[in-house]
Amino acid sequence: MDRHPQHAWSRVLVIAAAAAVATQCTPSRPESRRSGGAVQSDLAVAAQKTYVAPGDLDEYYMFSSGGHSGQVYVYGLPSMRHLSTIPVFTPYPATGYGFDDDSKKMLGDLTWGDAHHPALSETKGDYDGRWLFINEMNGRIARIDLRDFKTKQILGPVPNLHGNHASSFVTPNSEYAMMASRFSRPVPQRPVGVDKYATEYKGIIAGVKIEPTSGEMSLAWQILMPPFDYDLGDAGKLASDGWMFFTSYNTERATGKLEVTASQRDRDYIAAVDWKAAERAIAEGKFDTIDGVKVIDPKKVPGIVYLLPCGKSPHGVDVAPNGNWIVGSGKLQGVTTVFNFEKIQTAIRNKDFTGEEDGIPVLKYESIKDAEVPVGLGPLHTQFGTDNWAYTSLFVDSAIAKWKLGTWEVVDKAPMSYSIGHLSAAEGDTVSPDGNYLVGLNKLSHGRHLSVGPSQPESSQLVDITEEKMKLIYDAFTEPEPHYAQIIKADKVKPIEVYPKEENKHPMAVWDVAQAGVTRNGKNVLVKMVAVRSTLTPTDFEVQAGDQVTVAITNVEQTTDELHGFGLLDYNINVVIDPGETKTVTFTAKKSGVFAYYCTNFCSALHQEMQGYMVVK
Ligand code: K7E
Ligand code: CUA
Repeated sequence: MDRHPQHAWSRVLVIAAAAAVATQCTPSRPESRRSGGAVQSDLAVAAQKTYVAPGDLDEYYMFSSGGHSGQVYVYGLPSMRHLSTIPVFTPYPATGYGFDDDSKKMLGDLTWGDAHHPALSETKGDYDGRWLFINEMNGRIARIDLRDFKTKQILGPVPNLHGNHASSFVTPNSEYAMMASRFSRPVPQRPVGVDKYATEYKGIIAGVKIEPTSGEMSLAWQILMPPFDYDLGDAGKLASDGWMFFTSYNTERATGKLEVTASQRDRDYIAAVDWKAAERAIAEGKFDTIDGVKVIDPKKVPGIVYLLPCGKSPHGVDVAPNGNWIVGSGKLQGVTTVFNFEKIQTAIRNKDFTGEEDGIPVLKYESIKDAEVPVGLGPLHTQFGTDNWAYTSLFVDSAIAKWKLGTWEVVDKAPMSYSIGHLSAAEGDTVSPDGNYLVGLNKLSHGRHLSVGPSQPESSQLVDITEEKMKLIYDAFTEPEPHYAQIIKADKVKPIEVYPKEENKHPMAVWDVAQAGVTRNGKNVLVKMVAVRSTLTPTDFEVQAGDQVTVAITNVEQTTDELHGFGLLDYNINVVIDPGETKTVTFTAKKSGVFAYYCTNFCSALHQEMQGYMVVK
C-alpha cells in the first residue's frame, strides 16, 4: 500500500515553489549556486528537502529520548514536526498517564525517570516496528507498544544494579535488552563507606530477556564487574552476533572529584560480553543468587567477559552494520578507535592478554585495533550510513565528522549549534542503514530562536547526508533533554486506529448505558461508567465519606481520535480513555460535599455538556 499518495506530486510543487523563491532571493540569503542548469539557493534546496505539504506524510518516525522529562518525543522526518509525546516514567495529564490504576501501579513510587536510550525492536538486525524500549537511571527499562504508542511495561528498579545508563540497546532478534550500572555500589546493597570503594563496591552488567511474542521483559542474569562506571553499550550483530559491548570510565576505581581522579589512565576499557556463554553458565547453574537475581562471577566462570583497552574515558561504543567493526570514542581524545571483532576472537583464542581486572582478562590493544581515526575533539557517538560511511559526534568541536570505514579517511565536518551529544541516522543502528538523514541532538541552542528566558530549548538539527558534503537543512527545538533517538521508516510502523470492541476483555467494561451504574460491597463502591458523545453515564452518583471508590470508564466509541476524559475536580484525578478502552481509577472519598466530573478531552459540539456530579455524604 502506498502510504504517501500525494508525496511525489507535492514534491514537484515544492521544487517549483522553491525555485520561484530562489529567483527572488533577498540579499541577506546565502549566495545562489548553479545546479542542473537552474539557479537555486541553498535555502531553497533545504526548504524543498524538508517541506512536507499540508496533508502529506513524513517518510520516517524519529523516537527521541526526553531525558529527565521521563518521556519519549515522536517526530516526523524530514519535516521535524513534533507529532506526539509518549509519557513513560512521568505522569502526563494530557493522556491521563499516571492517574488511572494501571499506569499508576506501573510507575510505582517513582514519578520521574532519567531516560537516555530508546531501542527499537529488531528482527535479523533490522527494526521491525513492534516495540520501543527505553532505559532510565533508576534501574528500569520500559516497553512501549508501537501498535498504540503506549507504555505497556516498566521493569525494575532491578536489584544490585545502580544508575542504569548503558541501556536499553537490544540484540539483533530482540532476544535481550541490556543494562549496566553507571554507579558501582556494594552488592548486595548494604551501607559500606566510600573508602572501601575499590574493593567492596561492584559494577553490574545485566541481560533482560524479551519474550518474542508479547515483548514481556524479565531480568535473566547479571554479571559481577569491577567497580568502573559503565557508560554506553551496543549489541553485536552479524559477525559479532552473540556479544554485547559496554564502555567504562573510572577504571582508576577512584572516588571524590572524578573529573580529576578518574582521568589518570591513558586507557579505560570496553567490556565485551559473550551473552550466549552467559546463558550457558546460567543453564549449568554456575551462578550465585544475590537479592533474588542469578549473578555470574567472572572470577569463577571464565570465558564470559573480556576487557578491550580503549582511549581515555570512552563514551559511545557503536557496532558497524557488518558487525566486524566496533567503534569506541574516547571523549578526552582526538581520535576514535576502531576494533576488529575477528582480531578480538583471535586474541581471545591465543590468550593475547596484558593483564586482568578482578579475574577478567585484558586483551592487548595493538592486537585488536584496526585504526585510530582522527575525527576531531571530544568524539562521543557514531552512527552509520550507506557505503561504509560513519558519522561521529564531536562534543568539544561542536561538529559531526564524516569518515569511511575501511579506509579510515575523514572527508567532511559539519558544525552543529551547539554542543552535540548523540546523533541519529535513518535506520542507523541496523544491518542496513538508509543514509538520507542524520539528526544532531544538541545540548545548547542559544540565539537560534526567539528567546524564552534563561532556560533555552534543546535543539535537534537535521542534516542531509545524501551527497558528499553534509548539509544542515533544518533546526527543530525540543524540551529537555535529548540523549539518543532512533529513526525508522514510517511504513514499518502500523498503529491501530481504535481499540476494537471484541479485543476489550476488561472485567469492568460496560458497552451499554443500561449496564452503567453503582454497586456497593461494604465500603467499596464500584461505578461502571460509559463515555460516549456527549454523556458520561451515570450523570451523578452518591457515596459515603471514607468509601473506597473505583470508577471504571469505558469509552464505547469506535471512531479514531474520539477520546473522552474523566476529570474529577478537587481529587487530583484526570483519566483519558481512548476509543474502545476501559480504564479504572480508585480513590478514597475523603472530602465530603459535591464534586463535578467532566470530559477533559474535546470530543464534540456538546463536549461542554459532558459532565456530572459525585455527592460525598
Ligand atoms: Cu547516551 Cu546523553 Cu546518556 Cu551520550 S548519553 S550525550
Ligand atoms: Cu467527551 Cu469531551
